[in-house]
Amino acid sequence: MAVLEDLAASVISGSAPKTEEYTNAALASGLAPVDVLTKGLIAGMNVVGQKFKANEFYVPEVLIAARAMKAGMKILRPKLAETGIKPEAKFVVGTVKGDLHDIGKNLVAMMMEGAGFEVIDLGVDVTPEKFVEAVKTSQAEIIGMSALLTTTMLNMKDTVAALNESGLRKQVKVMVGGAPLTQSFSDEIGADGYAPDAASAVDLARQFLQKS
Ligand code: B1M
Repeated sequence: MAVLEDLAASVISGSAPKTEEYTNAALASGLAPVDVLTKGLIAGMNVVGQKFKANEFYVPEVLIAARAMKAGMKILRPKLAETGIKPEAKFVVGTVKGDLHDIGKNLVAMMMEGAGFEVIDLGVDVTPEKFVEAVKTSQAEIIGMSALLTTTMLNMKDTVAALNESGLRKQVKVMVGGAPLTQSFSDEIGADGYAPDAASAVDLARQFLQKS
């Protein structure tokens, strides 16, 4: 439907007012909220993710697109709750203890939300205990840790150890990311996977769900 294409295009171009307008128009035309979400907002955000991966879009474009997406989500969220649509899965995310960098983590959170995940964002400087507590209370399927400093990335290992000690490790997939990280570091600390960027984080989360 043309209105869904217009909606996706408004997310790609990052126009929050247009996204609001087309979200309302799509709902008024009788489309189901879940179709407006998946075929409009998420379809647009998927294109943004692909463009970001291909270096056609950079951080500012992604942030503007994410803001537009959020404007549409704000209208859709209560409608989706009414129809009882379940989110894809729960994703607990935070920047590790001692680290205050949150731009990349926020991008990951926004992309995950855009992909249909329920995101529980713990913010920055998150201790292993806080991660464990959040997994326990939310029963999240996936936990994501971000670190931008070579010193703080070591704290990811402590969170994996704390998950092991709490007995929760088997029920949650652990994803790590951030500029100084590598796949081999992820393997070394016993995480389930490393994502180099926000779009890859969504791909990896979907892979986790297929395997489990
Ligand atoms: Co800081 N800083 N900083 N800094 N800072 C870096 C990281 C640094 C590389 C700069 C440098 O020296 N060249 C350096 C780290 C050196 C190192 O450890 N190797 C550094 C330093 C040293 C510091 C301080 C120690 C400086 C000081 O005070 N002496 C200090 C530490 C504070 C602390 O955290 N305790 C500090 C402070 C700050 C600011 C507060 C000023 C600010 C942060 C503001 C904020 O985040 N709200 C800041 C910034 C902005 C940077 C740089 C310039 C930019 C980081 C950024 O946002 N990049 C950075 C240099 C650089 O990278 N060019 C630098 C954009 C962002 C989109 O990318 O975060 O990599 P990124 O996220 C990507 C991927 O990595 C991935 O997806 C994102 C999108 O594609 N990703 C994930 C990230 N998390 C993921 C999680 C996932 C999956 C993917 O799964 C869960």
